[in-house]
Amino acid sequence: MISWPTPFIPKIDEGAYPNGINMWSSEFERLIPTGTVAHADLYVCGITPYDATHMGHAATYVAFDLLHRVWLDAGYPARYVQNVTDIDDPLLVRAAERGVSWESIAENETQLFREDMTALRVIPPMAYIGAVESIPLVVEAVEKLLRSGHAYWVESDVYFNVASDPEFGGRSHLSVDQQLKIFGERGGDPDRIGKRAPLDCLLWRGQREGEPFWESALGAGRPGWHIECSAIALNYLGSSIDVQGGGSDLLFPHHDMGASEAFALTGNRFARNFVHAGMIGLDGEKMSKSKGNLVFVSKLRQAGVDPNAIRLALMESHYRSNRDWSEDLLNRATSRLHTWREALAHSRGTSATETIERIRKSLANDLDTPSALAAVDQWSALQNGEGEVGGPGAMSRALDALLGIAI
Ligand code: 5CA
Ligand code: ZN
Repeated sequence: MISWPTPFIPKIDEGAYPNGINMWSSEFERLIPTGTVAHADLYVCGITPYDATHMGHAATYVAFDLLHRVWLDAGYPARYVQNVTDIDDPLLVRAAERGVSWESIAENETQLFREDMTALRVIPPMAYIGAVESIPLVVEAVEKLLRSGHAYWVESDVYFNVASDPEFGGRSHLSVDQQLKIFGERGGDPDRIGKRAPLDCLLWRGQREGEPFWESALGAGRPGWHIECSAIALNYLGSSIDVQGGGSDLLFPHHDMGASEAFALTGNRFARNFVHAGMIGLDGEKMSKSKGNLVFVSKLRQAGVDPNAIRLALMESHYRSNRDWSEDLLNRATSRLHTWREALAHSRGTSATETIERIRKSLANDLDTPSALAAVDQWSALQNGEGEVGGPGAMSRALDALLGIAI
């Protein structure tokens, strides 16, 4: 699939990340490869394109964009891959409701997502891969799991034996009862007759009456969800990546099961780190397509909201916290943007070097955007048109390169 255009990333002349791992917080230092590395690999779970892009999606992709920017700024060659779940049950349900094809919904919503990501200055992945186009990879992976005894048939479907991975379940710290409950709520089928264990998950769904299918060595059918991301990540990034990311709703079952499938395929631990963004809600409820309480990036853009303000609003609190989107939040971000813009409009100003260092330090500390924004607020409050030439210019380049805010 085509992704979206890469935003211009200005070069920052001032300072650099101090080399050496000790500047990173304990939470975050594990995300930064030590020593000289060929690449730093990031896989972030992409959208299921039946309704894009709501503020929850946007917050999650902005959070990982910050990590991407930190890696680039620190000089790590980042390799970023993202999927699009362009065939799954929710698309079929939405298509039936609207009386249109699932293909047209997937195509239109994916295009809207690309436009929203471009407006939000999210750096695109080097590979943006759809579930449909990755069917050959999934079939190959499922065949391998069947051959090695990690998968089995139930009628025309294939299931993964989660017990193949001794670490299964260990990543999410949930009791088996909780796992079963969440699995049932998030696309799983714990009660399916014929499975060896209730938590075993679907790898390949044989053709059903009225559902789309693809012919393959496994017979006609379509891929299961978790194997989609494992197969794509393994193919484009290799058997061991630095970070698998997504919203915290993906910790279980998606990331746990996907990691177990990848382990069964390669014998390697799949991701060194799982990083999860908090959930964005509206009026105290998680924002989700199924609840229908969505605020869309595209609607705000249409209403004339500056995408920089949306991005700034999403960075006001820490990415891991569950938080609410609100009109007030957007108003605060809009006025902050206005204040920063006025400070940057001066040709003379206070040196930006120390502030840039504070932004870098804050981001290095598990993407602490509240502190990074506070540092810019303080710098901006000092500007009165006096001082050196170059300070405002340096600050504007740093805001763009590090925070993705282009003023
Ligand atoms: N296609 C799968 C992942 S393989 C999926 O979960 N799609 S999604 O459209 O439901 O979500 C896309 C991304 O946005 C995921 O990383 C998900 O964790 C994240 N996300 C969804 N809802 C929210 C929310 N309310 N707040 C924060 N992130 C969210
Ligand atoms: Zn995924």
